[in-house]
Amino acid sequence: MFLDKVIITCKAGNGGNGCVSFFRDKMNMRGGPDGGDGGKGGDIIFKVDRSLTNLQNFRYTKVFRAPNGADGSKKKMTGKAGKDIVIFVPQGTVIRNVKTGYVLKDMFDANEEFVMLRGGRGGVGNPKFATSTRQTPNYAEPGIKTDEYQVSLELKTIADVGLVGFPNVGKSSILAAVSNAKPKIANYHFTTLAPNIGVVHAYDKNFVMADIPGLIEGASEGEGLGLEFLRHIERTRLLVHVIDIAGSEGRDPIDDYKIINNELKKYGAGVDKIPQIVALNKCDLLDNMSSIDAFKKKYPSAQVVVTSTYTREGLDELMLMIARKLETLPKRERLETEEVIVDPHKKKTYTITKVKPHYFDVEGELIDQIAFGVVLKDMTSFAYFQKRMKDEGIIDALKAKGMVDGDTIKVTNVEFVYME
Ligand SMILES: Nc1nc2c(ncn2[C@@H]2O[C@H](COP(=O)(O)OP(=O)(O)OP(=O)(O)O)[C@@H](O)[C@H]2O)c(=O)[nH]1
Ligand SMILES: [Mg+2]
Repeated sequence: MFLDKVIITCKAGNGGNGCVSFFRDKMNMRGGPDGGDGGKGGDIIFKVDRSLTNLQNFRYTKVFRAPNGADGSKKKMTGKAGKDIVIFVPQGTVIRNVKTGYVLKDMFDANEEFVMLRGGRGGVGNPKFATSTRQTPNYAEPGIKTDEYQVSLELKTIADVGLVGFPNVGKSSILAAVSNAKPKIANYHFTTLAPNIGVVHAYDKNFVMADIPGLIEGASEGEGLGLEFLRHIERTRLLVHVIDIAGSEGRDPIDDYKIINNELKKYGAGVDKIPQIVALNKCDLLDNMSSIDAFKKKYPSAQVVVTSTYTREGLDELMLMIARKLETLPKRERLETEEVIVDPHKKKTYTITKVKPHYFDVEGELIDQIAFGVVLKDMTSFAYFQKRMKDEGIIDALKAKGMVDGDTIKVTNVEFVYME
């Protein structure tokens, strides 16, 4: 089964923790601080691989967690960085945040690369906290923790021209006749089960052509293969509407045209507004011009070309029409990025609750991070903790809420009395 929409889980690696350690040897029972820094966590990176045409690689692999950075260790040894994970996707893959539905990135260009999640920075080890007055800092910084995200990948093929029409009318035959693609061609319905893409060189121009499975009446209600595959022509600039003008399966070409256009309209997403060239195919099966004339009379404004993939009649003319028409049509634009996932290094938050007079509760990621590894009963460690709270503006925020000297502050299950 062709796969063009999946949901995957991604997480960048956490930063490794900084280390608290002191140099020791026979002479020094407690030497200077020598704890190493934590390593950086791995990133989650998306990259376009042009050889991919579907999201098949994600059928069984749906979870991507980059390794964490290792903790620092003694002798100032920095922890090993976590390896980045590179996720390869086909060109035209749209990445969305499942929670919000917003576009994170449209992998639009052939060499697009996107760092979606950054690995957490490693925390610094205790030597960085040493000063002339504080020579034995017994705390270090924790590595930055990262969040996990669910993202959807949806392939919306990028091609200039799309072939649409009933099954068996010769869409794949046209693609095979004019491009480098080698689609399967056979005399039964739904030979094409997944989009085919080919590059056409014609009249000094190159353009990309996409062939999708045939549509039938009621496709919008799920008949046949349904309208699912129309997502792969949403981004084309021009459609070639292929009609079996010989009515070789007993249908009327005049009805066929109307039915398919009606289905395009029902699908929405503007596909019925994409300009069309009509290829009246299988003309080699005709004895006379009557069906061609009838079609042209019924749809006088349609831009029509009579073709046969057997005799190659009209194929050059069709390519010339396409090349000329494309010149007048604007290029497709990438989808705008609607959301940027917050960098784990951006400021974390906290909240202050005044539980009762002279008693405040401080909670949140920021305070958890500051409190990590701090031994509150240790004086220097505690002083460092209070300084960080001050630096981050938490003390001022508490004062703004009415905190005065001697009030109690509760932080991660520890209470202490605030003193100026
Ligand atoms: N006589 C004649 N037969 C053609 C012509 N073009 C295609 N065919 C035949 O029509 C049949 C269907 O051709 P395909 O190219 O597979 O048709 P399709 O529109 O891609 O069909 P689906 O993939 O099922 O939607 C094959 O047997 C082709 O050989 C043509 O110009 N003349
Ligand atoms: Mg086909």
